[in-house]
Amino acid sequence: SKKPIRVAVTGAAGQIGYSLLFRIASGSMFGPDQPVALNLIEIEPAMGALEGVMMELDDCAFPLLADVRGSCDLNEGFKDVNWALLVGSVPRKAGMERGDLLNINGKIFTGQGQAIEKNAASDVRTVVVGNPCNTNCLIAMNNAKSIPQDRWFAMTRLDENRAITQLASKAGVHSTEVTNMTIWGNHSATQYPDFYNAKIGGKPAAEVINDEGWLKDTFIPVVQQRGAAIIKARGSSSAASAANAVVDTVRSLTTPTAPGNWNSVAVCSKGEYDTKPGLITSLPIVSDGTNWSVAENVPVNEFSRAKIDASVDELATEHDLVKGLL
Ligand code: NAX
Repeated sequence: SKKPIRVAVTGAAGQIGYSLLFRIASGSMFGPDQPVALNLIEIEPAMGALEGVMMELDDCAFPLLADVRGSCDLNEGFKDVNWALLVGSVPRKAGMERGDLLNINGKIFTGQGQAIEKNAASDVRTVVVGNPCNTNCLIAMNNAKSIPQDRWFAMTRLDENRAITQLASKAGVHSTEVTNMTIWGNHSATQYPDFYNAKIGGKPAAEVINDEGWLKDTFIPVVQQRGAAIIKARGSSSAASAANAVVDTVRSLTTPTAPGNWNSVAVCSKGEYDTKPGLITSLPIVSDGTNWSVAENVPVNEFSRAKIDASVDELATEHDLVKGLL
């Protein structure tokens, strides 16, 4: 029988955790033949709630779930993990500046980066979901310098999935018809969902939809502000769809990408597409099932250039606000 893949999830008793753990344990993330083990990490005050979530995991009797451990100690929590999914973070409260939030969360991610470096399995890969996810990932990566930079990711897949569905519904087709959807830059309101390179049924999305006004003035802001729209409708932020996007992110990195297609993941830029090297930037990513690379020769027109630059500038500003933690 196969050795279980051990996965750490921080913020495991939170909203996203409550969807994500059950998807991992059921086999959605690593497939129906791959056993998994879970290391659930929470802060001390949430350990009671985490106990309840662990009881529910028990009550599913998942065939693929080999082991579950809960901890509020980072060394214990990241012990031997092959994947670290960093979901927990402190939400922005009224009156908090972006810099305050970056620094409060920054301190969490320095400690987590160090604990991952010290305790995780030698093949560990990390996906940061907790916001501001790009910069939190930058901090963790820079506090674990012996782990190669190509094993650090931040999540923009929820934005990609949102963008795909918006284009599909405008074109009156199923979401599976939409491919090559890049989210460029930061997971924030400056992100750029690139409709010029997206395809619908294999044809350029902008040709199929043939309404540049709608694409520029409706599609982009709808995708950028979808998180706020969910909060307004539901009373709390996206959780099940966010968990689904975590599953999709890991699955896309660990299975071969369909020929010609790509997916959006924030990775450590090496300057591809004139982005700033060293920043965790969302780019079009292709995987062969083991290694990933940035999709090549994606055309960037003048409109896209300005949008990508604005989002990368924001990442550079965030970098400057936390550089003492790197
Ligand atoms: P919740 O507030 O429901 O849960 C967060 C959990 O994290 C809590 O249980 C809390 O106790 C725990 N936590 C806080 N600090 C911790 C620490 N230092 N170590 C371990 N656990 C800690 O938030 P939830 O709705 O689950 O969202 C989690 C994060 O995902 C937030 O930062 C949120 O902004 C971010 N999101 C990111 C998305 C993305 O696309 N990248 C989309 C969804 C979501 O908004």
